Order: sequence, then structure tokens, then C-alpha cells
Amino acid sequence: MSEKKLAVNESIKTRSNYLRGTITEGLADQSTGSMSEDDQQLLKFHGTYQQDDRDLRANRRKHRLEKAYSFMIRIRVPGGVSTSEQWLEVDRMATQFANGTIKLTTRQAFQFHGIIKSNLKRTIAEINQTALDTIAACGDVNRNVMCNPNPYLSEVHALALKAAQDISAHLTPQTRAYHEIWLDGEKIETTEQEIVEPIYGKTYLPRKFKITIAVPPSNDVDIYANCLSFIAIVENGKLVGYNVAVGGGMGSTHGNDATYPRIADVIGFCTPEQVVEVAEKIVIIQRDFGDRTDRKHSRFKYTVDDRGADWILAQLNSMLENPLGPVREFHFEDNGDRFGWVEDANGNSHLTLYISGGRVLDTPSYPMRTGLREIAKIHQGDFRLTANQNLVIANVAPQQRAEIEKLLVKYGLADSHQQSALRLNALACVALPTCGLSLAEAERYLPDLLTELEETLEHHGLRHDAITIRMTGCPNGCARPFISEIGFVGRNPGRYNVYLGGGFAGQRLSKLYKENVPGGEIKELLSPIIADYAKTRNEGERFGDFCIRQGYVAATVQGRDFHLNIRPEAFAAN
Ligand code: SRM
Ligand code: SF4
Repeated sequence: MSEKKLAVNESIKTRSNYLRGTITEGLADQSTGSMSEDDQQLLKFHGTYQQDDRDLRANRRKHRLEKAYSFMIRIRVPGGVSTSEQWLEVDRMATQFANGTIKLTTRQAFQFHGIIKSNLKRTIAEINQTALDTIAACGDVNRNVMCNPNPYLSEVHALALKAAQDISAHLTPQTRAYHEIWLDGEKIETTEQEIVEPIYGKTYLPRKFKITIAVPPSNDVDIYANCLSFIAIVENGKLVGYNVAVGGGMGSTHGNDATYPRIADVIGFCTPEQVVEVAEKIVIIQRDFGDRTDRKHSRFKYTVDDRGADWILAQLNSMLENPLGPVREFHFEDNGDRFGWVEDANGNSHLTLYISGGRVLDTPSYPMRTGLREIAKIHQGDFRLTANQNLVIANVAPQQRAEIEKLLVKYGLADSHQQSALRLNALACVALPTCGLSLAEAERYLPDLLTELEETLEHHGLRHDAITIRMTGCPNGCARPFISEIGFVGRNPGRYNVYLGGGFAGQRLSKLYKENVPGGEIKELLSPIIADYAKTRNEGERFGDFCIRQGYVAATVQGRDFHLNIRPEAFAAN
């Protein structure tokens, strides 16, 4: 049998000399705002994507102008924790180099949009001066490691955050290319024999890799959507270790049933001391057994499905000094954020603010960014980015709280979470105008759709009932729509596939309810189901569970079933 050809990206990585490519030369070329195709792939490993403003495409084409190229920069924030000083610097750079906004992502990172090529190197250098970085924020490597954002609430959270930071540091690429290109680091020649990347090797991973740590009962980091997750197990108030979950992921492609979202399998239990070792070995398994021929089949979730979770466990155990133990009991209640103030055992307070779409910006009626800047100037605690695109002003000392509360009122932030439970549990990915892959709007459209749906919910007395609702501009699933109770996924401009039946704690995949629905018809489509829910739900029954019990959709038990048992009416012509 002939060997399958490797994916093009594999040869780009091989030729790149550990991610150098011709990035330095490309940055110096002032004749264009773009970079070469190969370097665009390599730039991702350095934390930046070439994009263009899609709102301007048609006009620029008409005037025979190059696309309006610019770069997105993703800043890694392991566990989502940033200091006030870092917040102020990110805020400054958002004005100086980017489009005046800070994007809080669904993986607890910062993003800048709209950086032009001539500012790229300086921006990345200045990010590094703040003790943050962008390496491995994107690319075929381990990405930003997530962790529940409220570590001060207990000793366990603090330990989980430390574990996330340790994993992140251990799996950061070792190549000096990053320092050479962006930080004017000295070029050190390496010999053929030297091991530059002890974990990744020359061709890194077949595809992106994602890790998270959760402390039950909160699954606010969506462990079931990650390649590898650790679930903290607490016995008698003490962290005794972590359950290990493998093979979660969201990305899929419309019309290609070989691609599908997948819920992670919980395969065993490790001690706190084993966490970094387990992460390293799982990454090595994916490095060696992941599919490098087809990038649509190269995520770890497919390695897990192709070989079986039992095989992954056996392989892992053969590589560990001590094998994993049996899975311990755990329970997740939800995957949302807890808004408002909470106080911890030390007397410090933490305030979770609702940030629509994770977009921190000023508008005439809501100077949110200015308010956060003024708070950062005096706040002695830190800022925590949540995986639901929200923000925690964390660790506020008792003597500072009144002063911070005054600023919250002054800038309109105090009421940020006075929203319907639907809105507080809603997520939208970036989509247009910056995302080159989006088929429809998400961040710019969801708030209006929520306003329409709120009318229906209020009408049925459901304003305070939490229902998770997520929208993405395409099926890559950046806002994890396939595990929400209601999911909208861009199909065509202005049209969405509507999914129902996801688990309230992110523990179950949804199912297609109706394909290619115009945005303007979504309220009409969902209103009868919402009315039925208000009338006939069981005590405490969640919307996703209800949709399955009432037969609106079949339950999706595992990723491979995602495209099965869809009602024929779901495909009726629109
Ligand atoms: Fe994502 C690609 C934005 C979280 C699955 N994602 C992209 C790109 C870079 C588009 C591109 O490749 O050209 C988007 C840039 C848009 C822009 O203009 O900023 C993009 N993804 C985002 C963010 C910013 C969405 C947000 O609104 O917060 C999130 C940044 C996270 C971070 O800080 O690292 C983001 N992306 C996710 C998640 C959620 C998660 O990780 O928990 C997923 C689903 C989980 C998963 O990985 O399976 C996700 N993004 C993808 C995929 C599909 C991968 C696949 O398995 O097929 C792509 C496309 C790709 O890789 O080819 C993608
Ligand atoms: Fe872009 Fe699709 Fe991700 Fe949304 S889900 S940010 S449209 S790649």
C-alpha cells in the first residue's frame, strides 16, 4: 500500500529551521502589507495571524487595491491571570498599535486586531516587556493552558492555577527563533546533533493542542472540549489529584461528516505530582500517532477515536513512571461564570464582570475600557480572564473595595451583570470582519438576536432561567457552540444552522435541529419550543435535557454520532 502524502504544513515546518522560515525578510519587505504563504503558517506559532478587513474587501477590489491586510496578535495568559500593570500595558498597546479594542478570548487570552505589518515586531517586543508573550498562542503546539479563574477562593484553586502555569512553561517551544525574530536575540548556531525541541521535535505536533484544568463543581473552562483536561479531585478539603480526560474538540466542516465535535473521555486519575508528566506524555503520543497527512483529521480527538481511549490509556501508562489510577467521582454543575462580588476566606473580594463578546472597548454610552483602565491604576490585586470571555477583578483588599466600587459606578461597570440569564450565558466568536474563515456574523450579531429572544423568554417568565447559547460564524466552533443548549453556527451570510440539546455543564454534544435558517427567522423557530419549555418542563429540568426528552432532537451520545439521527425536517428547504 502506498504511503499517504504528508500535509503541506508538514514540509513548511520541516523546512522552517525551527519556525524561522523567512519571517525576518518578510517583515522587512515594505512593498506589501502581507507575508508569504509559508511564513503566514509559521507566524501562527509566534502568536500572530495575517488577516484582512473583510468589510473593506469589495471596495478595495473595485479600486484594484491590495486587501486591507493587518495582523491579529494573541497574547498567552496561562490560567488567565494578568497583573494590573500588564492590563495597563495591554490597554496602552490596544490604542497605540491595534484597533482600540482588547478582545478577551474563549481560552483566557488577550487578542489585538488590526496591527499593521510595520508595527508587528514592535508590538510583540513590547508585549514581552510586560512579562507576557505570544509564542505558542497559535500553531501546531500546546496552546494557552486554561484554569478556573478564581484561585483565591480556595487553596485548591491556587494549586490548580500553579499546575496550569507549570504545564504551560513545560510545553512552551524551546526554539530561539522567537527571541531572534521579535526580541533581537542573538543568533546562536546549533549543530545537527543538538536537540532544539526535546518534546516537539522538528515538525512539532500534527495540529493545535489544548489543555485545561477545572475544579468541580464549575466546568467554566469546558473540559469536554479540550484535547487533554485535568479535573481536580478534592477529598476532605484537600486536593488529592486529578482525573485525566482526553480527546475533546469542536472543529468540523459543513458537509464533511468525517469531521465532528467530540466530548472528552475521562480515562484515569493522577497525583498532583504527575500532572506535568502526564501532559508531556499525552503530547508525545499525539506527536507520534496523530495523523500528519490530513489536517482535517489531525486533531487529538481523532487519534483517540481511531485508536480507542483504552489504547491511549495503555500507551500512556507504558510511558509513565507510575500508571494512572481508576477514575474518581466528580460532578459538574454548569459551565458558566458566577457574576457579581464574592468574598474569600482571607477577606478579599472578587468581582466578575459581564463583557459582551469579550470585547473591551469604549462607546459613548458605556466607557468600559476607560473604567477598567482607571481601576487598573489603583487595583493591587489582579485581573482574571474567564473562558467565557468575561473578566474578574480579583483579589480586592477590603480597604480598596469602596474606592473600586466608586469607579465601577462612575463608568457604568457596576451594573454590567444586570442582564437576563440568557445573555449572561451567551458566547459569540469573533467572526466578521477579521476572521478569514467566517461564513456569517457572530460577535456583531448575537447581542441583537439575544434582545429578540429575551422578549420571548420574558413573555414566558423565563428571564432568570439560565440557558447556554453560543454562536459562531463557522463550524470551527471557537465559542464551543456544539456543547451549548442552543447553538448557532454560520452556514451562509446571514444564515445559521441551529443546534439543540447540549448539556448545561458542557457534558453533552448538541444535534442539528434546523439547517441554514435566516437570522430573522430564528426567534419564530425557537419561540414554540421555549413556550413548551415554560409550560411542560419538569422541576429543575434544563433546556438541553428538555429538548431531548420532548423529541425536538435526539441525544448525541458520542462525537461519531453527531451527524446521525437528525430529523429529516431539519433539512427542509428554507
Ligand atoms: Fe478558534 C481558528 C478565533 C478559540 C477552534 N480561531 C481560528 C482563527 C484563528 C481563524 C483562522 O484560523 O484564520 C480565529 C481568529 C478570529 C479573529 O479574528 O480573531 C479564531 N478561536 C478564536 C477565538 C479568538 C474566539 C473568541 O471569540 O474568543 C478563541 C481564541 C482562543 C485562544 O485564546 O487561544 C478561539 N477556537 C477556539 C476554540 C475554543 C477553545 O479552544 O476552547 C475552538 C474549539 C475547540 C477546538 O479547538 O476544537 C477553536 N479555531 C478553531 C478551529 C477548528 C480546529 C479544528 O479542530 O478543526 C479553527 C480553524 C483551524 O484551526 O483550522 C480556528
Ligand atoms: Fe472564525 Fe469560525 Fe472561529 Fe468564529 S468559529 S472565530 S468564524 S474560525
